[in-house]
Amino acid sequence: MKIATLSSYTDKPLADCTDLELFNALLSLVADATRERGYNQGKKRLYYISAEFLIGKLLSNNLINLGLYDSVRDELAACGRDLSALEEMELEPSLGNGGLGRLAACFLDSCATLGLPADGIGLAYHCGLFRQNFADNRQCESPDYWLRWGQDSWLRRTSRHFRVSFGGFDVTSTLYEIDVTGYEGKSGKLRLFDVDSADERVIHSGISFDKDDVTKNLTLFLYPDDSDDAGRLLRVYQEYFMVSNGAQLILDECQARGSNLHDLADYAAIQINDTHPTMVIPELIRLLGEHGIAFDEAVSIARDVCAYTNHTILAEALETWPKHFIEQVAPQLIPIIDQLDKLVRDSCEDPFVQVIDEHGNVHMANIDIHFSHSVNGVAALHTKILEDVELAPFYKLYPEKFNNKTNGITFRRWCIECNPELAGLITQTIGDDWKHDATRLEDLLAHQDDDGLLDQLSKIKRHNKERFAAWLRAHQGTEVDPDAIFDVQSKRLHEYKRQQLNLLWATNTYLQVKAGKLPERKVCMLFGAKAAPAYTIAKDIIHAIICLGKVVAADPVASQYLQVVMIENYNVTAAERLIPAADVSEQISLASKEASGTSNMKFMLNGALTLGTMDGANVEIAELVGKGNIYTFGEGSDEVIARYQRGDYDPRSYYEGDERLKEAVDFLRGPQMLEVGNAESLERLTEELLGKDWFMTFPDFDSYLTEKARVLNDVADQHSWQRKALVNIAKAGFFSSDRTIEQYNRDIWHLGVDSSRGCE
Ligand code: BZD
Repeated sequence: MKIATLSSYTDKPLADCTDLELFNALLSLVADATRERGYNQGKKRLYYISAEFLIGKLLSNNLINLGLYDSVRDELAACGRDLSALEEMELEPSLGNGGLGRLAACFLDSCATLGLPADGIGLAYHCGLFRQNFADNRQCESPDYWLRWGQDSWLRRTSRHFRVSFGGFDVTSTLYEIDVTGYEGKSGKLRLFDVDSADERVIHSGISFDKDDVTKNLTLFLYPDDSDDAGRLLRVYQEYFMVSNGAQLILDECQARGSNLHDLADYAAIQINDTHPTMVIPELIRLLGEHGIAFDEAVSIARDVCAYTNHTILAEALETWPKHFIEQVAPQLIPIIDQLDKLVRDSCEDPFVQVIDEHGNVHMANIDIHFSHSVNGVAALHTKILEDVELAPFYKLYPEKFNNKTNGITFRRWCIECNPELAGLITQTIGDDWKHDATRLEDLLAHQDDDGLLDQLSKIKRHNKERFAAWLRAHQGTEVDPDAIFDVQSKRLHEYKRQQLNLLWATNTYLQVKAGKLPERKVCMLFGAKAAPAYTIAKDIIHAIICLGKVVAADPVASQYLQVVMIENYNVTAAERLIPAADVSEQISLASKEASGTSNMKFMLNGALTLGTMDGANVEIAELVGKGNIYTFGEGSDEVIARYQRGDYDPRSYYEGDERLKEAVDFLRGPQMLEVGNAESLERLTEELLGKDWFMTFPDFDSYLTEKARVLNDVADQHSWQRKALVNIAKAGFFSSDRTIEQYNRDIWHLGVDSSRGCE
């Protein structure tokens, strides 16, 4: 079958259709084109289980991957209709918080593109990550009903149902699917489970809801508020619901493909994305037991099938659940977990590596490490810190399990789709091959001295800044000046990522201007970040950024040199506008704390220069582009780790010792800020910095100021700046998620590539 034109999917001329009718016609066209190309098949299949898949809007992405974008755009244009208007009306599935969820989405794209039989397994949340808006200069949250159109969405209901038993009651579930189109290839699927008894009427005002009736609220929200026990318990219910459905599906499918379950590892690879899906291990062992497989063999099968990815070294983020929670949610798992605990206890006494600790808490990562065959970190430095410090006792036990898989991003979404002008310029300069083999971007290095090319890069950046400015005006009514330097920090709001350090820089710059020291060029600081609803200090940081923005904007002189903007409801869609417009990419986490970072890769690919600490994947970026093409500052991870170990960090000594720092910190709770802000919040933030500053912003303040001054000075020489940008683009190839996925497959999954053509 040849895919027809869009007009064959409507019963009236395209010009007469409503936008919704056109959107639905596009859904059908994409679905048919995807089916026509077929799904990647093979004896062994990857199941990437994750509580998050931050897939973003799919219309343009799917059209590009299917090679239909230009023809559809032209067909619509010929009838006076605009594809971008339809792109605008699509609701973004924000089924994730940040990097971990977006990584899962990039990985599915790469698996599909590379011909690997692979599916994502997760939950069909009715509401994705909350919508953020600002009122009284503070973050407010409301539900994100991304499924407003019901049937008219990418989510396809299947006729597959499962039963999940919780302590005291059962629920039934339905499997939904979203196609994951590969670039010029076949597809995979994102398979999401919903509980049949879900009831959106239990949602009250904002994002609060009745936490008691699990049968109704189970799949309503991505990560319900876990600031209290009811919220935490619900999270365990969600996790078990996800893995029980997933494990049942996997066993059914593998048997259908010919597995006798003893040989499950020849049919399935399960990648556990952080600890949220950890219970898949005991659940798999339990189900294998139901199929008559003895415990010891079931453990060994589960180990051969499962692999675990760690995304954090923040001890507080490693999940532990009180055993009685699991007992309440899934009592059938308790005998299994007890036996796993005993297996570990019998072979090793070290309390650090036990499954259940002396307080009766179950350590999810410990289950993953003992009972899977691979443990990977997500950047070289991160994996090294896991091996040498955070998980050192495990590394001693199982050195062979540990491996690194430096993260990557899909270049389809993060260049071809979001920055078509840049993609066009690259193709014009080095041809098309880079779209399939990102390392070919290095061919750009031969053009470093091509003044015409550097000039075009500069023009594209300017165009993207104007485009972003127009988007921001429409999005939240804020005006930004494309002549200013766009200095961008966009990522989850977390103290370790240190938006507060950037805030201190902005405060210092404002004070400098007030003192008559005027910068050469205006800087527009753009922050995009959501704070977890119960994370008070993170919300205080957002509040302080917005308040400072107001103070600066109200000052007739300072506003000519500085603008501080907090972008409302930062999500994938906003990122696609923002990243191509950035001049400077702020990657300023405390060294040793950012596992990898992935926005650093997106900014680099889009020609922004990194201002960053030697943390996560920044280290690898620095190695690749060389010293002259990146701006680094701050203490290194060894110094930071040693300082934590000594436990002698005293923020006050830095505050007392640096007048600029003292002034900036005092300003945060001074009269000007209090005129626009909330005293309690600004006071709390200041006290947190002075009394604790757990992520050590103060020791890096001085070198941050110095390096940032250098960056802002260097932008003035656009020729040399764009040359650096070109080197960054050329070296970004390593960070293609295609490379990452090839490494996962080579070292961990061992899937066959589906190179056949045709249908399912
Ligand atoms: O995972 C992030 C890390 O912080 C980044 O350094 C890394 O690049 C990416 C991908 O590997 N982690 C998260 O995004 N984590 C979460 O969003 C999260 C969600 C729920 C609970 C704990 C953490």
